[in-house]
Amino acid sequence: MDNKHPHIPYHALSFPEAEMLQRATDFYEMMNKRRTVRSFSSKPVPKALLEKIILTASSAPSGAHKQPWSFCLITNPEIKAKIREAAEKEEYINYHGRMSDKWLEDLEPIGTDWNKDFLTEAPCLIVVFKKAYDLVDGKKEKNYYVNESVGLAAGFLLTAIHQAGLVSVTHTPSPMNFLQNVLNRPENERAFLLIPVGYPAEDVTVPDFERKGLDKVLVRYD
Ligand code: IYR
Repeated sequence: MDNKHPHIPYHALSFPEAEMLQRATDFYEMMNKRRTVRSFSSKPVPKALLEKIILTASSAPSGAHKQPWSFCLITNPEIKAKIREAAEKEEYINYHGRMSDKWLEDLEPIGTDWNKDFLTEAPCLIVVFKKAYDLVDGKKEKNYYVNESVGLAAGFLLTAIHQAGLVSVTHTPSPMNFLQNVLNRPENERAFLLIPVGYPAEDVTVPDFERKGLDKVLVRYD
């Protein structure tokens, strides 16, 4: 490779092979405990914890290392109320005609409706924005694989939230453009996901779901 930018040695994590399987198993068991939670305690979450979680999300790979994302961290109750009002307005329309009967039927086991208490109950909301392009001194600069990059960062974010002992719900009010206005984001940013984060409400329950086994998701080519 002809490197115009300086390169530095990289030392990947390295473990004895027996330890690798144990680590992978422990990590799987930890991750498999993650559930989407839609009911939150009002207990506040330390800001430093949320900042570290967002820093982890921002360590995700991205097209040409452009990191085409920003994370809005909302703890202000008035802004949360505004977001809830606007999201519920859209969701009401979704649940009363914009979503197909089949879609509503598929959501029945989860038990969602247009009411989004969690948007004001959760102590904080993280809105992930994708940067369709960068604005550098008012000039447009291209970003690449923006959806893939921001999807990866969102995965890192949910992992970091769970690993720290917090819970979240991946909320996708649709359409979401109201978030750009409420949060006063620049024209190059588009809302990607809205993620309430906090501690679970006492006695919270989740749907009794099972995850697909390896036999359903793994296709081998030995
Ligand atoms: N955005 C709506 C509907 C919804 C859609 C899917 I796909 C879900 O997995 C869950 C909900 C809502 O948040 O209620």
